[in-house]
Amino acid sequence: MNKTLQSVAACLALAAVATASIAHEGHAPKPPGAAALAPEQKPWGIAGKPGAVKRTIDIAMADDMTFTPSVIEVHEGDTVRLRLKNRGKELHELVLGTTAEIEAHAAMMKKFPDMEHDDPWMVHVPAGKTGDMVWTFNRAGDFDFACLVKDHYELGMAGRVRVLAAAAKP
Ligand SMILES: [Cu+2]
Repeated sequence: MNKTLQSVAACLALAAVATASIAHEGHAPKPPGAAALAPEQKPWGIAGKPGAVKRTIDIAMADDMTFTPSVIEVHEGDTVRLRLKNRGKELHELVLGTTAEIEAHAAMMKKFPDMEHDDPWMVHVPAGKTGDMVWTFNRAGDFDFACLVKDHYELGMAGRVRVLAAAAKP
């Protein structure tokens, strides 16, 4: 198996694990036919509903390969609007994930630079524009965000989300 196939296989394996895990999630009943549109539970959370947003966090993206702030802290269960302002002249994006997922994704992007990707845990922001992501951080832990445009990630365009565990019930 060559490296490319290994990456593809790794990606598919991750997708399979993620799909298997949502089968066990309890969700409110949905009308028939809505299943295909149901948000996918990821290890770092799930797509949020705009009406549930408790907090907006502004993050600036710049051509010196920075996110500002580069570390954000939220509480488990929070639905947050990440409002990305691209202050540069280049396209930037924010992709949320575990370090392992982001590194696997970055490797795929390197092999297939024209690969289109668009999922609820990523937002592409053209130069000078603002983009939004609404995300529910329903898993505690430390997660990453990164820009996988061209070589931006290797140049250090990344940050961290700390999701603080909900207080344990006495
Ligand atoms: Cu970038």
